[in-house]
Amino acid sequence: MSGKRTFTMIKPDAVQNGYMGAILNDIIAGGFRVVAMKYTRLTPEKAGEFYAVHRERPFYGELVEYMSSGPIVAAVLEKDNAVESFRKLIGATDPQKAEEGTIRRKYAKSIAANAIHGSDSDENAAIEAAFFFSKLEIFE
Ligand code: IDP
Ligand code: MG
Repeated sequence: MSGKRTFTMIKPDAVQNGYMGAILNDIIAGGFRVVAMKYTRLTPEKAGEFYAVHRERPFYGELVEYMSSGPIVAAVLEKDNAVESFRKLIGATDPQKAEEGTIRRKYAKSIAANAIHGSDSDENAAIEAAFFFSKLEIFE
């Protein structure tokens, strides 16, 4: 059965380019409820840990450097079928391949700096939420 929570980060390029408010607006208009949120940054060590599954990919170094380059917004979101529904809202990894109207299509310029993260499974959503938030920081 699909779960009701997912994890997101508004990435450094989107914060830097002034899209934080517009993206949060799209998320809320998309029917998601924010149950935890934090304006923070990733150290290179933490970014490397977060993206450890991509360690062998050629873009790993670039990804870690980019994700630790500036502030981000980390959040836990709630909606029925949250993971799949949110991946639909953000669009494909490459913004040029993302559907019209999706967050990546609207606010991202490149496949590396693609504006937003969305968990790819219920299991990873829980792991990623716990990476940033204690249980007390996530509301019912
Ligand atoms: P996803 O974020 O859509 O799930 P993943 O394949 O999990 O995509 O990749 C994680 C992140 O790594 C992407 O969001 C993007 O920032 C970066 N990335 C993915 N593919 C490339 C690439 O080919 N070049 C540079 N960066 C990439
Ligand atoms: Mg992914």
